[in-house]
Amino acid sequence: MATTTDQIDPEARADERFGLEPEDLLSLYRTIYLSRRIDDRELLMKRQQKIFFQISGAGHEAVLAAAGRALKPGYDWFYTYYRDRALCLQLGVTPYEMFLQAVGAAADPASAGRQMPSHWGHADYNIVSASSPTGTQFLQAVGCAEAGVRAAKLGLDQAVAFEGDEVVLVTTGDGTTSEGEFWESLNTASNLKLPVVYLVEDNGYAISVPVEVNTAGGSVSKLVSSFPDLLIREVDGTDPVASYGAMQEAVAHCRARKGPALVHAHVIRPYSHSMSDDEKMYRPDAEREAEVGRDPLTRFPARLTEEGVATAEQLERIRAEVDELVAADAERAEQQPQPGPETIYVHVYSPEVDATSDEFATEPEFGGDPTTVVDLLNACMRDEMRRDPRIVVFGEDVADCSREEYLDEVKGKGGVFKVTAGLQREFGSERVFNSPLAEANIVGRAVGMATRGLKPVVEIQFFDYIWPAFHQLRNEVTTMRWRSGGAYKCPLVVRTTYGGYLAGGAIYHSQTGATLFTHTPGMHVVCPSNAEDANGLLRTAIRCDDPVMFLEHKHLYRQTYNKGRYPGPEYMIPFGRANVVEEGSDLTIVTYGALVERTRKALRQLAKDGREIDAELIDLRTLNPLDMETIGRSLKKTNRILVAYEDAKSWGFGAEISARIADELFEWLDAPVRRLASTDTFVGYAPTLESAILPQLDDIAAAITELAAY
Ligand SMILES: Cc1ncc(C[n+]2csc(CCOP(=O)(O)OP(=O)(O)O)c2C)c(N)n1
Ligand SMILES: [Mg+2]
Repeated sequence: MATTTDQIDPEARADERFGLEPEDLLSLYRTIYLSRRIDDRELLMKRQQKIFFQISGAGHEAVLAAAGRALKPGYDWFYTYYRDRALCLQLGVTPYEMFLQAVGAAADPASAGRQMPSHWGHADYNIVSASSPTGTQFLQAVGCAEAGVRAAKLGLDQAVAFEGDEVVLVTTGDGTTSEGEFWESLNTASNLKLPVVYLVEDNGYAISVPVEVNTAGGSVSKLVSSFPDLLIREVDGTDPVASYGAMQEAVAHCRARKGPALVHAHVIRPYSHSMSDDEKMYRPDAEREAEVGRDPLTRFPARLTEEGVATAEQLERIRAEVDELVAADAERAEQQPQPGPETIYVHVYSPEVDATSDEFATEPEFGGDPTTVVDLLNACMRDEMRRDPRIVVFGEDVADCSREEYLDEVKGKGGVFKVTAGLQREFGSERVFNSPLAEANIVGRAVGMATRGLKPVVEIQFFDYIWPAFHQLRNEVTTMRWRSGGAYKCPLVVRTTYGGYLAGGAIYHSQTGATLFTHTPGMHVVCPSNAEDANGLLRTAIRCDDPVMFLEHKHLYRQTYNKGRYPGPEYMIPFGRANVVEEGSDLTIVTYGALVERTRKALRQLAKDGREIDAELIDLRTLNPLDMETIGRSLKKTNRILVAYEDAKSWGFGAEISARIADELFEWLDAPVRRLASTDTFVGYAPTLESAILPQLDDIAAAITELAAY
């Protein structure tokens, strides 16, 4: 059960120093003072328009400096948020490096001038690049801790730089604990007894919203008290010594692998939420003044002199040295150039591994009889898992049987569509396992694992239910490399099933929507139409160094027309290379997924009816990158083009291709670019609705006829 204590009484522990020697206390004071002085300097620089934003860590310094002392930079791992200046200073980040981010310098080690100030990140100390969304850090921290634990069990210590008793610190404000991902992460950290220390920096407000509005009962540490094996400590976070005591206990609990820990630290917020917030608008003077006496900037040095740890002169010397350092570092940073505009595309994708290159063009070595998309996807996963021990597979129902003791008695599940069948049996439960029923949990943990060097190939059971994970995909997965200036990356594969034509799929088992991902830079989007392509493209997805959204059409899983022979364990298809399925000279049809076969059938139908059209049929195979070269070559021959796709028509893939053609190939057109797609509705359950909504054979045939006759 959860290990709880009553609130630590600062009075009772006033004499305890938890092993901190006088020089340690002075070092803590220096960090606290330095942190505040950097904030003050940045505020000045903002007024002088030398920086463009400021976020202060004022009032949070004591517990953060203490946390930094209780942990080991470059050994433990850190998932921070914007108030954590004192933590980062304590871990080794210099004031100069902080100012580099504030001025937007190319040399900023956290983000190469790409993120706002106080968005921490430093590869030397394992401070993983932090983003702006509140709460996305929790599941990543869980994945990071899990990567170490799993890798150790698999003998992959080196692949993830596992340190044996390492722990992961994740920090948060009080308001941010209302995000669902906080609870999802605690559920898994507790369930797997992961070494994650949560530090809640509770300043009583989330911008203007007080804690009792965010948190039932007003105390998050009380709310979480029933999570198994979670050690909870509540502490005055403005007292660095008491904070150190609480942090030390939390860290020891995690190092001993007893489970996660949560330190609930009560801090203050003397500088309002941010420069654009004035807390006088919603907090009365009396409440604000009550906090002043708790400010570690005045209270801690007073205590140091009172307790005879230091003289007033000693403290003054520390302040003078810090003031000088802050001024010198700020001035030096102001001289540093911002990144050149020519760098904007650097680190959107891997600069080292090019998934479109010939390195990924390997010849198949066929064996066996033709088999289905499902079988060849499964074969690819097996091959790759044999080749690369860093690959882990998880998601909902992907394991054969979570209760291992039943494995001998049962056939096994292996995915609701059986794509992962037998993988747990062959590779074990450390590498193939079920997640909780929580999509953000799957992707967020995968990000943490990928950051550490594992290669997650995760499954989202249905595209229709990917949305809880969209936040992680859009704001985290795709931005990690770019926003950290290449210091961090999270190459992973998300496999998901999509599409209609199954009859009865209705609204929530028929969705497409690939453009929501093609519209997100930093992610490849793959959409195979047949078994052989599925195998070769999945292998490229796994071996490339970028995030990949791998879309598997449910209707195509077990057809006979798209079967293929096993192409061998090295078969890869580069991204961005469309397949010309049929050559022709009258018009071009660009399509992908389930409409490849439907278009072929429509052409056969037309020929049978005596209306033969010599069409060139292009299967894009990958939507991002897009093979405009093949489209252009074809259009120059046919001068007419139809884009056929299953997604709703408006704002979709056809719009992008049409626009690109208008821009780049207008002179070659003898007819308007035509789009054939689903209606701008959802997919209905009744077959009459479904067939009216999704593009049917006759619709395709009619569009082809009309375009050819234009
Ligand atoms: C997902 C998301 N929603 C809203 C915001 C805007 N926002 C930034 S900070 C913040 C309040 C955070 O409060 P808390 O977690 O208590 O941290 P504090 O700033 O008080 O330290 C809000 C609403 C955001 N960055 N991300
Ligand atoms: Mg707060």
